[in-house]
Amino acid sequence: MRHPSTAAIRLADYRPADFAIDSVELDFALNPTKTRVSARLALRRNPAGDSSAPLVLDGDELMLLGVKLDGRTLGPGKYEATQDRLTLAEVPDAPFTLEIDTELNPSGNTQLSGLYRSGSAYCTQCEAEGFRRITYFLDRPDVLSVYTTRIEAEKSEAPILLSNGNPIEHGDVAGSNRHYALWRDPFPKPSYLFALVGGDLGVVRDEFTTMSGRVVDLAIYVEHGKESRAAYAMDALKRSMRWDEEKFGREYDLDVFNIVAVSDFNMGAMENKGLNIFNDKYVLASPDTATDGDYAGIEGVIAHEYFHNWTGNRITCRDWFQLCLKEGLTVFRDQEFSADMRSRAVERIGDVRGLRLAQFPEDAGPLAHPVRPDVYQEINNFYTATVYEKGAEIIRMLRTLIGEDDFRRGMDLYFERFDGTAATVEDFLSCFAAASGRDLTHFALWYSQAGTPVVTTSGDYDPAARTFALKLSQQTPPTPGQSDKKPVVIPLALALFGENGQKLDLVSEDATPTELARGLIELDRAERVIRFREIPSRPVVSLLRGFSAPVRLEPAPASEDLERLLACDDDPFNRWQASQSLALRAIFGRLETGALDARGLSEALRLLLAKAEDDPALVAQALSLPSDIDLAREKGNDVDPDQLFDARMALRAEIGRSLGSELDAIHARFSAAGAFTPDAASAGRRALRNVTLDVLAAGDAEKGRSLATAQFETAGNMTDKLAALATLALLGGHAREEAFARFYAQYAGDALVIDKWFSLQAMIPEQATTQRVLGLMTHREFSMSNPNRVRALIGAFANGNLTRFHALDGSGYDLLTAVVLEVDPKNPQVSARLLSALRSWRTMESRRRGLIEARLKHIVAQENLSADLRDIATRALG
Ligand code: 0A1
Ligand code: ZN
Repeated sequence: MRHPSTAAIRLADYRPADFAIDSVELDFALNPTKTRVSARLALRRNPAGDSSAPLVLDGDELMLLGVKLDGRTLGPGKYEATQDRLTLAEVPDAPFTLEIDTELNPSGNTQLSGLYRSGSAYCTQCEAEGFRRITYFLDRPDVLSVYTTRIEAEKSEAPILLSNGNPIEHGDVAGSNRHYALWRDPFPKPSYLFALVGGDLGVVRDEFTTMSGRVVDLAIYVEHGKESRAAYAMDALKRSMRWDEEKFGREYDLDVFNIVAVSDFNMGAMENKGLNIFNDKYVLASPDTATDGDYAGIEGVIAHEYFHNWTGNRITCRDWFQLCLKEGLTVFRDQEFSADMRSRAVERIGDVRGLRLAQFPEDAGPLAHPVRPDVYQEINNFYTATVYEKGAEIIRMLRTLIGEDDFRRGMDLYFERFDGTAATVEDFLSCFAAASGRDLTHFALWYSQAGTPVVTTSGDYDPAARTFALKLSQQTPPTPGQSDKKPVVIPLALALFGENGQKLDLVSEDATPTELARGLIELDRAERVIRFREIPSRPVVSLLRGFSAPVRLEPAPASEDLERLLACDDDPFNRWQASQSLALRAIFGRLETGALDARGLSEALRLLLAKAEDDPALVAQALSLPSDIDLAREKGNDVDPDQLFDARMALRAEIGRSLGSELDAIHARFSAAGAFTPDAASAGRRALRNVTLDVLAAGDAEKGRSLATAQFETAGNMTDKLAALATLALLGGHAREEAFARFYAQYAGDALVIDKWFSLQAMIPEQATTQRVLGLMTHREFSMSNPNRVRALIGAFANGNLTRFHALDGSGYDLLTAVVLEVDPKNPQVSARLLSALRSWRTMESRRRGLIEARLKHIVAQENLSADLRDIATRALG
């Protein structure tokens, strides 16, 4: 395992590589414990590098068998080799070839980085620094090479042999039971995009004809017997390919596109050129094993990895500080794709919910970092919500500010100028500056300044003058290493509504004609006052429409304004926001006064329910009240999860009681009819019915139990079945235990479904849950070596069960600490990510803070921690 490197890596220290590697020929002889890798590298000095520098190649836990330079074996005196470095002090000035032989043990690779085994298959994961676990290399994203890969394996063990690019040749190895395949990828790429798969896999095939008429062979490889579960992923892939042509003019460039689903994978999926490797969770779906959320996740991740072919692969990153260049942009693209495939409004609400759930807390705590960090210890810890989701919000703001047409022109220019290169954020922005004629220097601050800006608003209506003065100010709280914050450019989409709900014309001398015409105010300084004229009565302000910038708004509008917005706003996002703000007001009101006033919210929801047929998915979102995590984030300090939980439960119960008959009617009316289809409209109806069940049960436990039990028994799809089980899980008692037992009996052995069973149990907000989780850790379907299992049980407990995880006896923290320390030696990426569940620990009330601090110190005091875990624990302690 790699241990903490002492030196931090800084963006300011970037230097071009001293050598270029024009081509790479790899030869793999696959074997479970002794895989031989021969790498032949065509090297030359990089004119941009240091002309006298030695050749220093990266490695990680490598066993070197031999080195040849220009065909001649080098004696040990001619190089210096350690597990993590190969140094040649003297190399020719002219181009030369280096041949390096290494031996790997894929079966012993539990980190799931480099070449490893998932089940009986061989697969690779090279981002960010996994290639150096295969052979010594300049393992950095700005070294682009053309790869040719030969793979040899036993025919019975690995009938399927895949790598990047196009298949060139395959055949038997004479006189043996082995065979080989040869692949060539003509597009120069960095090592992190290399991939190889060997195994005995089932396959689903299809084809796609590109915009210029080329036929691309598509294949998705899965475990035998699961082929039918790959149909939706294949459909999503073809839709993604068409969408990228239509929306961005991007055509696919190889003869084949292969996807492989594996069950052991650290992340969601990986965009290796022409050979995407996926966590099977994001490929496999059937109506009775996958929920609507799973289907949406598959569609989004398939699209994301496919879109990387242009934003990530054809144009890659100069260095890992530029990670958002590919990730933020590609998340933006997959979000737009999903919005086009589904409901734009519901997609936006879901994306913002995700941002607030994961990114806002990150930005407000000790792990806060800029979207483009300027220093890191361990790059694996920077695949964060900030880089991905806030990175996507920056792209969206850019489009909002310069407009759709200039945005598209800027993207075209980006592909034109930087295809085939390793680019930077500056390169990217330069294209939009050129396309729009706008100076983006100030806008670029979004990339380097961490923290979520708070926009404070106040309005002053003058009936005599018929003016409304809107004061807007911004302030970004300090984050680690950045105490002084500057104002950023915040696009604030805005509308004013009059007494009767009519939208008012925006007339003012304090904003530009363009701002007024577009309803988009640019808050680019600390404070701005805009006096609107010709306002007949005190207006209601709809601000940050569509969530036009990743900021927090303070204060929330008054309750009566929220009720008006819920009724009249033509921005669906802000209608939803109004429902959430009303719920937050009710909950925090109860926390302050002890009394719950939910009348305004109930009445607003009653009106929405009456029109539920218009947009069931949107009504479902409004009925989904804020979670404990939402409440903890909004509270911001001195968080006591028990208090928040009580207030939230009280609100749910009250809404359930006061809207009982309406909810009942909806639950009956939206009952499933006909065969399951995963389309957004059908999913929206299921979402409404299931959130209705949840709220109904909160108001009337007996009724909820009988409805949920009936739904559990008769459900014809996993969405409805799991929703019923979730309701029963909250209600407790015999019905719950019976349902969990029956669910297990039905799905035993189906790991992805059993993960749902683990998660729901881990999230039961009852004292006995911690013991239950400890018990499930010994269940035969649980494994500490499989990231999906660990996330399903321990991740769900730590992130989705605030009252039990933060139990005052410290038992939740002890559980997490023990698991983190057990997993760390096997898989540092998973242990580090698990510990991030504590990223908001300083916002807890003091007793819990003390308990967590002691655990973090205990972790840091361990010897032999991985670099990944030490980095997170140390930064968390700050
Ligand atoms: N680039 C992938 C995500 C990914 C990142 C790192 C990995 O291993 C450390 C694996 C996958 C994506 O954005 O989909
Ligand atoms: Zn990505």
